[in-house]
Amino acid sequence: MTRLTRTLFATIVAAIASIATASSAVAQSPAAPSTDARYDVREVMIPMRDGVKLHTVVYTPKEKAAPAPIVFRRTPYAVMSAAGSFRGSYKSFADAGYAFAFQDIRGRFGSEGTFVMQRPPAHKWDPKATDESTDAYDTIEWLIRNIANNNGRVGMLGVSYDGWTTAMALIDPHPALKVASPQASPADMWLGDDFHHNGAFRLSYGFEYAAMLETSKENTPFAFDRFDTYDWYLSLGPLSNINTKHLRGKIPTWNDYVAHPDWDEFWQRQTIVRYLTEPTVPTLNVAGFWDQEDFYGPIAIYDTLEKRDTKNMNFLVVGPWNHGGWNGAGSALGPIQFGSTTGPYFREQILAPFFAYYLEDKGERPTFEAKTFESGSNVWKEWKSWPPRQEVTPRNIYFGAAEGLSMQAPSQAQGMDSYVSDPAHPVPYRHRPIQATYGPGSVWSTWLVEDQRFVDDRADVLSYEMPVLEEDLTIAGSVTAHLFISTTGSDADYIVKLIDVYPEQYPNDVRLPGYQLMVSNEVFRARYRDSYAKPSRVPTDSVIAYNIDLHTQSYTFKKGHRIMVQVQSTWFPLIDRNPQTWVPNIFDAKAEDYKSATHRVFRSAKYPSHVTVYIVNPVM
Ligand code: PG9
Repeated sequence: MTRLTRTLFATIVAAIASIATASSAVAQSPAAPSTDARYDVREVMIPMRDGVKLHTVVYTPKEKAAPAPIVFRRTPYAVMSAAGSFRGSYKSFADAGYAFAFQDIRGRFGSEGTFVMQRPPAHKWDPKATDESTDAYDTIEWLIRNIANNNGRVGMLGVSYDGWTTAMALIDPHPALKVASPQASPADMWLGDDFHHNGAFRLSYGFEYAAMLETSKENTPFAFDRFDTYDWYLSLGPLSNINTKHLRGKIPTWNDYVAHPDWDEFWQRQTIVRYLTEPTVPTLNVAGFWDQEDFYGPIAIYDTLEKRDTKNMNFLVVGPWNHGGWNGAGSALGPIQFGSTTGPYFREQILAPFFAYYLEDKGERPTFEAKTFESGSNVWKEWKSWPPRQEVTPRNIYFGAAEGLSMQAPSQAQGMDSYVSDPAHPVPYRHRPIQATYGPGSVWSTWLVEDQRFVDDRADVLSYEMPVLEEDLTIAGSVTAHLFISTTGSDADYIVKLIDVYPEQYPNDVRLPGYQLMVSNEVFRARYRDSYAKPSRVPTDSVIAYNIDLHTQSYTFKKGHRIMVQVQSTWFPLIDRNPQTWVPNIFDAKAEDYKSATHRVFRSAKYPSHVTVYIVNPVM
């Protein structure tokens, strides 16, 4: 390493440690476990059924009259700083005198074995196999035998990767696992979580995360030689240059992206909802409406379990949070204020009582099925189901002439808007400079709430807007875009954003007049319109219907605001550039395959592009 690279590297590591709080906890590991005066702490190597030993830090309360339950978390991000959470995110558990165990998963930090990015469960058909489920099982067995004065009950929880290890433990769980809260757990890395969305590759996250976790056993951020990674990714050229110039075939997950561009068995066998098909343990699923990494996953897990929740063990909480935002104050995201501290409310009023009920028989069984925070009106709502059924009515918001939006379907025979998308000048997904995802000064964690005005005057972004709302309009449940589009190319990406436009006069907050807040969004890669497993060339100049799931929301567009919908074809470098000409595998595309194309979005009686929302019925 040169001195410059070393300095850059040290800066990145320091920055990662500083943003490691609420979200992915990507921190470097100190030499000794952190302490808390209330706890005895010990480091142990716990043997798994195949002899591999996993590094675990165990905290036992010094004073506890009654036997204590155990809170258990498994992570790839290091466990040595865990006691810091006893005064923060785990305060309620520590104040209640629970024991804790934090474990490095296989191949990470102090643990033996090999790290696999998303190890598919294998023990069901191979009794000798180990996976994240068996490792959780074997550890729980050890914990209840070796932690003094425990009550034989374990609760697991964690955010994101640690949410996923929690969800994995629910497949054939240890009988002592009595409660779980998978939070922002990915469910499918190709359909909707960290690495792809609807087949569109999440370039910056996919590249930087794989390099960070697989360069060494500890977190090793990729050392960019440019601060604005928009420039870096653009000058990279075709994706094949990642291996030729940088990773040189050494990062297994990058090689997997290249070898498996489609939703093939490689991705499908990692999909947790293929194995976790019914509730096995009382489960509190947690998600954030502005989660920049895993919003698809927690909802998919909840939905799947809910279908077979005959014993009412499966619950959902979705708040106004980014990735892991419930572990912070949760009173604001960027300049958007929520009027209360939703983080402590969740931790103290929802999570802690949930765990206390199942781990200590304290309090009452949860009375809600789903709880969402309705941003805009800034209130918590309880629902009998999520998405709600009886309380809502579907409404279509149609694209119209003069960049308008209306609840009336278009009646005219012709109607269309077009834009030229040029892969050489992609639309940035957030304000430039785009710092490395977890790099110094990165605003990655709040990019979903950035003011979209920075792109709405670009010629390659279509913006449709409704007149000013005369009444509040509240939506709850799914948001789906139904678009009719033709292209002069033979592949394309379509990005749709549902936006709340604040009034021009907004005396409440000088940062917000005219603000364009993204409420829902998603990208769709057109080659997958008929099949995620078998992509096909998009017929040139043919009008094609795309149904794009923009996920769920619970939101009030306030009187005086306007609803906007934007459509564009690049979101860079969040999403890799689509060449817009047909190539079998975009990871093998050549520089000359990337071409400009004209996209036509139709808004006629025959092709009425629109967004469907579910409007909350007025209370009678
Ligand atoms: N979003 C991160 C992640 C989870 C699982 C796999 C890959 C990445 C995280 O925050 O842990």
